[in-house]
Amino acid sequence: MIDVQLSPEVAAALADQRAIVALESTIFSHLGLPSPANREALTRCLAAVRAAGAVPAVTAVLDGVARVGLSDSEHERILGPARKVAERDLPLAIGERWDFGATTVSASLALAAQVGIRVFATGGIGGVHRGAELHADISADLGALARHPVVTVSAGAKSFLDLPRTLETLETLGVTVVGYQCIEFPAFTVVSSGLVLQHRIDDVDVLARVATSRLSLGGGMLVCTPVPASHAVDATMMNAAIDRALATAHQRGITGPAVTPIVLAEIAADTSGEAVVANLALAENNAHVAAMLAMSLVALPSKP
Ligand code: PSU
Ligand code: MN
Repeated sequence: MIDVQLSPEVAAALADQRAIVALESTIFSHLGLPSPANREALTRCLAAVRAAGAVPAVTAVLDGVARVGLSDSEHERILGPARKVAERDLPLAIGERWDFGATTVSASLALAAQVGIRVFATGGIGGVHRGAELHADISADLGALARHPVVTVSAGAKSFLDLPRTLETLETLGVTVVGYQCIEFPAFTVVSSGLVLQHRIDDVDVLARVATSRLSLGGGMLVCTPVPASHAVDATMMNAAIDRALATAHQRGITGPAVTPIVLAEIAADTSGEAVVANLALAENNAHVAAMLAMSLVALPSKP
């Protein structure tokens, strides 16, 4: 166990077994969204969790300390430049005392699992990058989803990834994947990828029962919910922007952890803000669904 500092509010909520939703910090930093949209995303996600009656718990590494739950002034600190912290980087961010390490999905799941938070919301998970059969770039998010007993709510995986291979890999790793009120794997800012999921659940209480079984088995689960249709980006427009962004990243020789932030920034700039508007809407919606699930989980009888 590493030392994790909980905010007083999150510590109290854990002790009282109240509903909590963990949130990652990469999406709110300069690595995830351009300013000032990142601030709006954070405000809307925090509000969505609270509106459903749950407690938000943003994860980060601040001054070399792993944190779950931040104060208002600490929320300000995560809106700026950051060093990306995936699960494998947590020991470095702590041991080298990084000022601000922005936690990705994998690092957030590790921290949430350690402190006993069962629900986590993000925008879109990382996955198998296009061309991974050659360069082997597969996000650590997938392995973390499989290993940690936490439910992740996302709008599928980021659409510039190889979505069929991402779904296949989730299956290989044994991650339970469910569409919440949808049967197709969402494509982040686009409503659907056209890939049909094996399982659809429409009722949040059923989702909570399934999640309880999943977490009892020891692994994680991905709950997919699409971007609200009124804010979705047209698939043709998005595919063109993705092709240009990937070509730009390739020409500039970008590899490894730098790929995702650069591609997200290129797409944001290339879609006259449409992708950013969609990103905010889906992040808020995911936080809302996650909070409803967290509320339902704490309402379940402890011995079903
Ligand atoms: N989805 C977003 N914005 C983001 C990310 C995902 O809408 O910034 C981040 C998450 O933190 C995710 C990470 O865990 O990108 C994946 O990076 P990589 O592909 O390098 O594993
Ligand atoms: Mn990678």
